[in-house]
Amino acid sequence: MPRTTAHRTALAAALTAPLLLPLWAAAPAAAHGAPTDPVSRVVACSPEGGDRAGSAACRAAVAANGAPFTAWDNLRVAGVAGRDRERVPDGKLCSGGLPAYRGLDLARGDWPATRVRPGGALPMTYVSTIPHTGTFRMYLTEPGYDPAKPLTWSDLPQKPFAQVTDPALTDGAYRFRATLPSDRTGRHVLYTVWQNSSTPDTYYSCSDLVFPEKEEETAGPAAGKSPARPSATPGPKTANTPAAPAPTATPASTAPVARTTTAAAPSGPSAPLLAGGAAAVLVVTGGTALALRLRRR
Ligand SMILES: [Cu+2]
Repeated sequence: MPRTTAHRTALAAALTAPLLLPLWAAAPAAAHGAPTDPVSRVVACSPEGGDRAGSAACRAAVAANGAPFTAWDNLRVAGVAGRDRERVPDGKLCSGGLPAYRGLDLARGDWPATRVRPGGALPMTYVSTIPHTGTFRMYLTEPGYDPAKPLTWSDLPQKPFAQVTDPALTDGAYRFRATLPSDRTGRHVLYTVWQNSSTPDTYYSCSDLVFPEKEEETAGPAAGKSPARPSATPGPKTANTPAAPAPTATPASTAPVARTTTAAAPSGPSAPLLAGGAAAVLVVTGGTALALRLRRR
């Protein structure tokens, strides 16, 4: 890959959010791409990931990795040609099966995450410092997904819920929108596969998402049996606003429209509840912190 300052310029232009500004300060010379919103594990835990890099999950990931995620935009595998499920082993989806990124495969429920709404619009920002053509396929873990277990292909539907080919590259990032499935609650993983057509490479990334718990949606004055939850209600409500400002949205006339399919399976009964109160507190805290950050944009 050419080592030109154009890469840094493109990345700098792409990262308009103050939260991500430190990224371009240390952009690798040979760079390719990764999702910055919803933030991918590799970006959040990179040396340029800001305060998210200091989270317990990221510190554990770097420790397990044995090295920092400096090359956050280089998580790619050559020659896959669509055979993702053959080439990327179960339990190693987030690293793409690459030892240099193995820390991203840790099974834990506290990765830096992005608050989303079921059935809502998901604006995607995928920073690319060297443009490639190709198709983005977005998968979301099935209802009942347990973040305490290693992510396997069986956690993901066979078909992506959204797929976009050659979206416009605007200010150094591919920006497009997808519509999230409407039957998820709690913590999930967005698995984005970017299969290049102009190179032999396929890029893999995990972005952690948090949907409201079912109880939060239905909790009302009549729900007298949930004294432990009242503080959870205002958090998600405010945290749901990031979709509204849509800071990364391209004009509707030029934005590629994600082709979406809705998963047919009903939502899992108890997965979000397994984690219990402690996890709920973590989720709410994370969502609130994220909302605060987003308001500063
Ligand atoms: Cu590249």
